[in-house]
Amino acid sequence: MSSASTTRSSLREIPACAEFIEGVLKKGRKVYVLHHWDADGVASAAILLRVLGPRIVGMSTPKIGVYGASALNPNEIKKSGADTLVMLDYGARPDEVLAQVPQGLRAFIVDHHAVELSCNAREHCCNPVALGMSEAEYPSTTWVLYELLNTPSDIVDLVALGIVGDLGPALATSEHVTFVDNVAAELNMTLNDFVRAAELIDSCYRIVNSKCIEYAVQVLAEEGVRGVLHDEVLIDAHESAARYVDSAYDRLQSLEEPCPGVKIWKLSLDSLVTSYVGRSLARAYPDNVILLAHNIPSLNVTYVYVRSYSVPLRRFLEKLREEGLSVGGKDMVFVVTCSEGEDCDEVLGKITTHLCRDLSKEGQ
Ligand SMILES: [Mn+2]
Repeated sequence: MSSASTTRSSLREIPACAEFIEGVLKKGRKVYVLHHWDADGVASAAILLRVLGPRIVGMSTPKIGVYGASALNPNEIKKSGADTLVMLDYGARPDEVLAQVPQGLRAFIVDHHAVELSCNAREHCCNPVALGMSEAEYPSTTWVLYELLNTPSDIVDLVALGIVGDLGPALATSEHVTFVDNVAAELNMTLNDFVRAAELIDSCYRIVNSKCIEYAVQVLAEEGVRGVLHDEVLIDAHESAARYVDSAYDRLQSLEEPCPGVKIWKLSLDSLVTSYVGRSLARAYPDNVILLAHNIPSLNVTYVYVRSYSVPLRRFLEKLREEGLSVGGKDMVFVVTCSEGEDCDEVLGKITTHLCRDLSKEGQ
């Protein structure tokens, strides 16, 4: 933690981050917050709510499960009367979402996903990872905000929650584990409490309920992580999500392994349990790269979720992007979106070909 102020000065070297500090955090702009629907996105939104208070004139998530232009609702942003739009942790392609921003609004993207940056996006993107800084240093968007805000002590519970939500079991080997442990200890809580709180919040998007997400932001901002643990609405959401997860396991279809070290499953189910099921498969097969092709009929989309707890995946992500696939992700996980009209089996084939080729090279 002692290096935070020096690191912050490196965030300051990113023009969009410097302008965000001066123009959004310090001055009286009216802000609309658009945030990712997962625990890190929700915690990031709650941080801004605590810090900016009534200067936030509107807040929502993009359409749950959709990464891109069609997930945004420019009219709603316009109606709010905001002069500034802040997008938190969304992970979609900056040039695509920036094209949807209503005219006259200053837009900032604060994120830590390894997204591609166009020249136009650079002046809007406060994203150290996309600009080549290490993902290990920026495990969550809450951590980016923490440094931008100059490490204030009254948001550390939210910062820790974002880290726990995004890293999952990878937290144990992260340099940020000490920070999280210290925060939990100060609050007289355990790491498991934070894991549970992230899980409760993530239940909202698993049951595709954006009202639940808005509600979670309020609970977090006002009552903190402890408030989430005791909240009846979120506990109910968690129980519904658990029923979806159960039916997902019933329907999982395991495919033949394309090569040693790569395992594939298919699933068709109308709920966003992709990452939940994908993570648990990766935990069950820690020495493998796991692929989960999850078709969501109501969204007309198939997500190919790829995760490994042993092999870094960033280079595959970049290769697949070069091949023209729609890929978003990070070091240990990425998702390829296969939209209506695309041949998803062909997409799956491209992914496994690359993975198997590289893994066999490594094994030699
Ligand atoms: Mn995140």
